[in-house]
Amino acid sequence: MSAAVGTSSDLWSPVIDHILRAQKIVLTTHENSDGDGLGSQTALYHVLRQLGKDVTIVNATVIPKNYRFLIDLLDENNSDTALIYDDANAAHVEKLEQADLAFVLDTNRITRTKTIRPQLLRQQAAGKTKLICIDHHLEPEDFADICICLDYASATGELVYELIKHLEARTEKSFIDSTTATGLYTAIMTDTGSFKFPKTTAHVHHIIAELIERGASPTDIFDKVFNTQTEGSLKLAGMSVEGIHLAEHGHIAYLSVSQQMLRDTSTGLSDTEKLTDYLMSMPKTKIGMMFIELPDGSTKASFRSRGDIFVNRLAQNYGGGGHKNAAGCVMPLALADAIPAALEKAKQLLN
Ligand SMILES: [Mn+2]
Repeated sequence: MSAAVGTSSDLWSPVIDHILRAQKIVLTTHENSDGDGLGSQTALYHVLRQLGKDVTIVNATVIPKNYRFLIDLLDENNSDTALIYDDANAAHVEKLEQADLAFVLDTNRITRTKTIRPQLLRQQAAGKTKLICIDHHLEPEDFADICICLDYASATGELVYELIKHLEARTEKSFIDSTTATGLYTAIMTDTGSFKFPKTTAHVHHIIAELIERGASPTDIFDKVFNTQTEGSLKLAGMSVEGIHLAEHGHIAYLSVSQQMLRDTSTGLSDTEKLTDYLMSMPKTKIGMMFIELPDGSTKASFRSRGDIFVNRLAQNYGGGGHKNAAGCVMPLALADAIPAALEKAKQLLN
């Protein structure tokens, strides 16, 4: 086995048993899917297809434009490769009904699969579909038949890499070609903030070296994922940065995005993803908070931190969660009420 493998075969062998037994496999991830969820799905889809499985990606929400290239790698002239689940669509319901096995990737909370959840849980209860969760967030919920949730991992993609390496050993086949490598590279690149977040270990770089050797292109992937600004998204960044507020001597920095700002710049939720980087680019910032007004009047909050400040605890106040240094939630409050409420909790966390 390659020097880059960091987990034992005991960990993965029950998962591999399920894979080898299954005929029809569904791969899902959390709503508002990101590079880690979609990259992990792409890699696992491609590997499972090579094993002759019938595989379908089923997500709760639309695939963001900048990650569409991943699904295009899988294009087998089959529009059913990736479904955006509609529980009123009989073909979608049937896809889930037929699945022997479903992977829930990059979330350990089944509620984050939204409308997919009730059907998956019904089938699991009826003994028709086994659920396997692979994730790296804190505090996993107990819903899966097998849950491999390791919070030291930089990305779910890192764990999917480990699964694939053990699958290679077990089947004596080679699965990491340029498509698998591109999926895994995208997953790890995005979740490590382009290899700079605290979980970016030497082990991660060993994996990345192998993925580049197998055909992942760092330049192409970065371009496709991140160099996607429009005039509107740059103007939105300008307006957001203009409105940055500091508290607690600059240890807390926050910004907000209103529906009006999104309308004025012809932008959407996906254009806000990198705005927290501006907050954390100030060395004094210990907690960064971004607040986005949602169309229904509630507020999406994203939290970032440095060092041992557990911002997942901030998110937990409102039913969210995440990692120690990056977490989020939807607050059932208008922007004007959400900001002071979160600020108060952030001050408590800091002191
Ligand atoms: Mn992730």
